[in-house]
Amino acid sequence: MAVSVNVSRFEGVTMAPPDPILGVSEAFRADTNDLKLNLGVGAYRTEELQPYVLNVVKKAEKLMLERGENKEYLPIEGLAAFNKVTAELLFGADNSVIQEGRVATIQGLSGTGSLRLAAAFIHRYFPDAKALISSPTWGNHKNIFNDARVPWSEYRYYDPRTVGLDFDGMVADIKAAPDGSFVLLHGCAHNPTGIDPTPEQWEKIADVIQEKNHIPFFDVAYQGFASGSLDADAYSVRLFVRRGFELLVAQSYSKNLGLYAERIGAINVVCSSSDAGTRVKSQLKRLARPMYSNPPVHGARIVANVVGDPNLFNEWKQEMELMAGRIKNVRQRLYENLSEKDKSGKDWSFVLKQIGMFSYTGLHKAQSDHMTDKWHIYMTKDGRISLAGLSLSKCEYLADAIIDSFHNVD
Ligand code: KET
Repeated sequence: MAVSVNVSRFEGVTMAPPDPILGVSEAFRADTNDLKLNLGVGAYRTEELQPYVLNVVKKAEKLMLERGENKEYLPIEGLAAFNKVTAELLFGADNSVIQEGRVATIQGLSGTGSLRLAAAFIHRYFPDAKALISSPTWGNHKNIFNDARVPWSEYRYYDPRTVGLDFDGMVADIKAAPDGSFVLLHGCAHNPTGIDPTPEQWEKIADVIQEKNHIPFFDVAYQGFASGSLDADAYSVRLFVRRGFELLVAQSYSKNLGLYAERIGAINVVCSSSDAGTRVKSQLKRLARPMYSNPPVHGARIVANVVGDPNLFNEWKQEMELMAGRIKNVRQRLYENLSEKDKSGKDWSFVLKQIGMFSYTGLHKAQSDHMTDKWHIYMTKDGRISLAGLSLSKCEYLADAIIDSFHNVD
């Protein structure tokens, strides 16, 4: 019997808005102009603006193929060899939290899936707790907490007057939040501003989080990618661990190993005892099972092979330095082009002070629209540009576009 389709039950579904970041890539693909430049999504490109598969990834994949590994389901918590190396990479293998077995680590669906799982954990075990996120932050943080039904509010972070950190505002807002809130912090290379606290500021942030009994929740999406050093970029997380906090850390290998589409990352929960760690891990597994059952194996094997093999590990560090170095070079060139070409006397040095793959230009929505409409430069509407999608040869064109948009659009 045919089902009547006269009245669709889905008629009432409204159109969702395009995603503020991934929607930019869709618009870029539809543009036929040769000058077009995609500085929207944070994805590394070569100087020729092509996607880049790391040599160490190719080598690890070759090894995996030779070994003829199977495609059986992973356990709910993911690949054991991956979970071991990912926690060691983050905290340092000799860290007491690792030695004492106090970290509950489970493989997640990259950074996003790991954050989402942690948010589900917060909702289940801390139903009255609130999350605190920086203003601004990576746009998906709000979606993640909304969908997990974790209430959130913002703490001040960016000061447009100094184009720097609003440290006093940040501390005041963290202080004013209800005790026991989960404070989301970007481990390094804050997205979208590229502004990180100094070591002294991190200490003070830790002081107020401690005073308020808050729980730090780090999002580490750029370890090794910000400075080129895996250890330097783990500074903030390790500082909080040293100070004895219980905390959460979501990790991603999208950027530092270029494994965007493999969806490989982890959620780590540092507990005060190994017993608590075991129980937390069991609950994370319980949350993961009905969501996606168990994670994919390919990316996990790549990470386990690269981090677990001293030769590949060293080669990875060199490739990471190369990627981070290329971004620093275009950052420098862009700054020079802006300073030389803009005759207004505006100080563009903030471009150099920012860290990571982005530059937060200070362009507002209408100016960002102008960048796209007139110049075919695709970027997010908050004024963020991904320097990882820029080449040295396009810096001058970009500088012209920014100067035009900044001075000629109100
Ligand atoms: N945290 C931060 C801070 C972040 O910038 C991203 C990705 C992620 C987590 C998640 O990445 P994943 O691939 O799920 O591990 N940011 C870039 C891509 C995106 O928006 O999905 C971006 O900001 O362009």
